[in-house]
Amino acid sequence: MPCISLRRLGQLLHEAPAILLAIHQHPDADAIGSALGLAAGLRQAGKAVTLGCPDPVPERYRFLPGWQEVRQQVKPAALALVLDLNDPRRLHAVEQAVQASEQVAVLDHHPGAPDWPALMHIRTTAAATAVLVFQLLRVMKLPLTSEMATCLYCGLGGDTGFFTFQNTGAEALAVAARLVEAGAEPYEIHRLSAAALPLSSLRLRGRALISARSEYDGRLVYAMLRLEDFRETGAGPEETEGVVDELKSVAGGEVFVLFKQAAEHDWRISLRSDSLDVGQVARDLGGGGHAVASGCSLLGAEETVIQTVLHRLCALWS
Ligand SMILES: [Mn+2]
Repeated sequence: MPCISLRRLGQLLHEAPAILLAIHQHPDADAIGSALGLAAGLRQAGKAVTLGCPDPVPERYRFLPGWQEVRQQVKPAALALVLDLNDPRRLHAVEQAVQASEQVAVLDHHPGAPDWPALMHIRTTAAATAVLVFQLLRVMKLPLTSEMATCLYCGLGGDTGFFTFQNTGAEALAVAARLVEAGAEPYEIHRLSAAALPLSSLRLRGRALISARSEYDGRLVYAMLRLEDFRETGAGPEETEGVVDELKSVAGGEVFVLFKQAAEHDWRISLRSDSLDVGQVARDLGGGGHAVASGCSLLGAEETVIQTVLHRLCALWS
């Protein structure tokens, strides 16, 4: 796994006549913003750039300049640059075009890269790949337009929870300031990419929040979304994204759980905690995930499912 400097990566991009930028499945703001921001910069420099992603751009990022350029079918190029991931398996439908390109490079901030013969620039202390793209554009002396700044700000905002997550530091804020100077509009970008929801989602959230209750002296907070909540609000099961995180605003809470009913006796459970390992609890119940965010599915009647999960979580404090 050869490592390269940003300067070397800049040279490779300057030398390549045609470049394929590739991002991961289920693309997030950072993947899309980084790719669109860099693509615009490279095109200014006269490069032929194609953008590949196994999935289409989610609706909420379709205000970013150039989003229509993202393709699910792409061809190999002189240089393929993989952004915001370092495991080629997550490229799915675009992996073949990347691997068949004459040179393959990676620009990323995730740890644990598997061994594959790509030229890698990975810095795990970067809050977002968008920060690395910002620095790469500087090294390459490519001027930042307001369109590029908008894309990169959206990426940086996405990965830092708009400057509220633990990865928010002086570097992220300094880059954000430069992006705003170049024309990024913080209020609009946050509103369009993260805050705007369909009315049905808002009403579903309301149902979840009103159902919230606590156990163990307020340290465990849980909420329910039953079949009738989906039916009566008109929201689909995919509209529960972020609902469990809303529970985290309860003061004194340490573990947060959302029970979502998928069918009469079929429940999806989302778990969150900043201080206790809810990943292990999810695995014990046949699910998976990280220590801070995990999930599982259970079959059974509502009361039984709730008691099963609460009983497991209770052990976290013993
Ligand atoms: Mn990222």
